[in-house]
Amino acid sequence: MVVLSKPALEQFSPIKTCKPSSTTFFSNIPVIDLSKPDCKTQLVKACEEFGFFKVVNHDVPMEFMNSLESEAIRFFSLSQSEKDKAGPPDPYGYGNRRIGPNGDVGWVEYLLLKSILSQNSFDSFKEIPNFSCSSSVNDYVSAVRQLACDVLEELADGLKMKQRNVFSKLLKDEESDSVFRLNHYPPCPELQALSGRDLIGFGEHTDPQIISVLRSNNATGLQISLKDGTWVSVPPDQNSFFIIVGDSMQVMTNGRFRSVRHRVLANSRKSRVSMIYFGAPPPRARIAPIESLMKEGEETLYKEFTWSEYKKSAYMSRLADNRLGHFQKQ
Ligand code: GA4
Repeated sequence: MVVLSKPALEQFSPIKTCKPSSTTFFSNIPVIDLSKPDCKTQLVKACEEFGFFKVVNHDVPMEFMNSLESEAIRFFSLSQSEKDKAGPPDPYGYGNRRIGPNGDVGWVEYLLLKSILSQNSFDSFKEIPNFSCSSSVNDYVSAVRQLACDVLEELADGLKMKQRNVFSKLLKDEESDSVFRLNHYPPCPELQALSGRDLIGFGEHTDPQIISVLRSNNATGLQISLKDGTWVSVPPDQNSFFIIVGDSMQVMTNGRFRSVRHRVLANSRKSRVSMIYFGAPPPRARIAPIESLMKEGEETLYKEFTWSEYKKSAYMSRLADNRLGHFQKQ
């Protein structure tokens, strides 16, 4: 996807577009300062209202972000044939335009990596040809996993749960099924020719996992859907992280936290590079509404399932599907 000629866009069939959405930036996005003692209350509020927020004053060293970004740019600048040696994703590896196994496409290329947490807390990844799974990935993923766990522990506190580690222990488990993704959205100069429509980089979806931690370079594109269904653009911030509540968290909180629909639109001028850690439970973990979080007489909205059952069902779905629908009661 290095040369972006008009034929390249024409070959991209079907070209997925959407009605031009409002370019108004989401100005009231919750920005949570993790160093403030009252952050737990704000975190809970943000998860209820948006299922999405930005965190600042995190402990992830800037050099981890920068060196992984450079490594990603180096990989995505290789020739198409070199990159293809790292694919197709099964589901891990290099993918170009095709997302998942069921016909979804987007103006994106990516690397999907499986995170393996071994006894000494050092991560390693499935070998990917041409992608040096060097210390930059390991350092970065270890640091963002820690960030995800810190946020989850503050959330457990904010929800007044007896054990702070109810959620974080799932990510820290040696068998945690967490995934890591590097996305590259090449600029699409032909965008103007799309008769005023927007080109879909990564189509709308919710994340199946517990929590996702996203960081991108300073390029626009990410949008989230508000409760009323309006799409709003998230101003990029390369020094901060965006946290996305996933389906499993929505279930564990019996719908109190919102698994947010989000998508990425292609940009006509600037290349967007994002890195996302998807914090997941171990395959055998049971995902169900947590009783202590429910009010007296409150009914459970979801049937319980194991993470491996949910993942299997997710991989049979299309990106935009309401995957929790199958697990909703009635
Ligand atoms: C969305 C969140 C993560 O990127 C991902 C995606 C996965 C994939 O790209 O292989 C899925 C998608 C995601 C949800 C439904 C299925 C699976 C593509 C798809 C159509 C890695 C994940 O875990 O679920």
